[in-house]
Amino acid sequence: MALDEFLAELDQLAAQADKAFGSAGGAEAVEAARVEFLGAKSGRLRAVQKGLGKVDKADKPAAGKRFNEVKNQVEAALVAATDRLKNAASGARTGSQFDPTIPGVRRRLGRLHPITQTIEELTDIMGRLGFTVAEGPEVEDLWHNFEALNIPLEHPARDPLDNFYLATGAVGAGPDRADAAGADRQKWLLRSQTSTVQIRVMEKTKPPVRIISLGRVYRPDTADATHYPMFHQIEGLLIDRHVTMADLKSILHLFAASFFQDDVEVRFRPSFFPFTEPSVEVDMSYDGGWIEFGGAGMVDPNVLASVGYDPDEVSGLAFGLGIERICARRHGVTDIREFFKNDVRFLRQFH
Ligand code: FA5
Repeated sequence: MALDEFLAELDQLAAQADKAFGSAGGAEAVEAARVEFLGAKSGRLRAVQKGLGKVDKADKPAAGKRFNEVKNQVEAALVAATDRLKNAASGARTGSQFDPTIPGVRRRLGRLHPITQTIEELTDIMGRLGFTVAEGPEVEDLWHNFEALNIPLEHPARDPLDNFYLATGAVGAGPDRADAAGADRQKWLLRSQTSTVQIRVMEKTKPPVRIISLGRVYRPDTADATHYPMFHQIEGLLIDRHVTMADLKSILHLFAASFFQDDVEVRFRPSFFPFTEPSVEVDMSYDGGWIEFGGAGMVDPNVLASVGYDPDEVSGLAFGLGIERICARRHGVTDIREFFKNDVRFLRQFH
């Protein structure tokens, strides 16, 4: 047999086998094609193989090589057809490749820190009571943090152990008070209270004044469940004619009732702040007990005079509350240090 004739027969067989396996629509058709082309006894490849013996001796290597290629090709077509049917069957079981019952990938959204949320809520509540927001710097001079607030040079509140002075000069009063006071005004510290903003606002504004200021303050306190060296305060200041303690109490009462969504009681305990007279500690009833939230009082006439107001014309009320404690109470957080750990497992709970 001539080589050309043998190869032509092989090519024809390869093409027909491809077609038969490629178009087989079920297991039976695949099996039929397998028997037709690859059957051990009477398969067509077997028949062609028998023809190999009749090819001229010199052409046998080429004929044998091509025979093996075609045989591999037909076997591969069988495997492909079997796989195709198997995949189609599993697709049919699930209906399609897309399974709508598999839970989706939930994207985690960030959210505001609980202290920021509290600040926004307090701003909103006080806004409804007619208070606008004022801001002041966190790095303060001694005039605004102490002197204008009626905290004189020798007052213990100025102690370097109780304040974060910046390393811009020596701290403390010298033997000559006048000189020391002059030099003192040059110094800077991280503000220890938001009451500084009262002064900054009054210096720039004529009465009436109705502001709040919310922000960070700094004190070298040892961190514990209710203290942190950096914390936030909300300061309120109202200056007008005939402002009284009754206004102070009703504003704080409305404020507390709105924030805690409950008829919270407000209690005043006598206290002392150099910049208010009389001064009180503000407690709020909560969960069957009383919690101290901050200080308050009627603005001291000395403070009004220090910013050029006439204490005979106007009076004022002021308060300063700790935001971490307010936020902790509301959410049942027993240790304010949690707010600063930035552990997302904790922070994720506040929406
Ligand atoms: C003051 O800071 C006054 N400026 C408040 C004031 C304003 C009085 C206006 C009169 C008129 P006091 O030092 O008590 O007051 O602090 C107020 C509140 O801040 C405290 O009641 C407490 O809630 C909070 N606070 C104080 N120290 C810390 C701290 N280390 N960590 C967290 N919160 C604190």
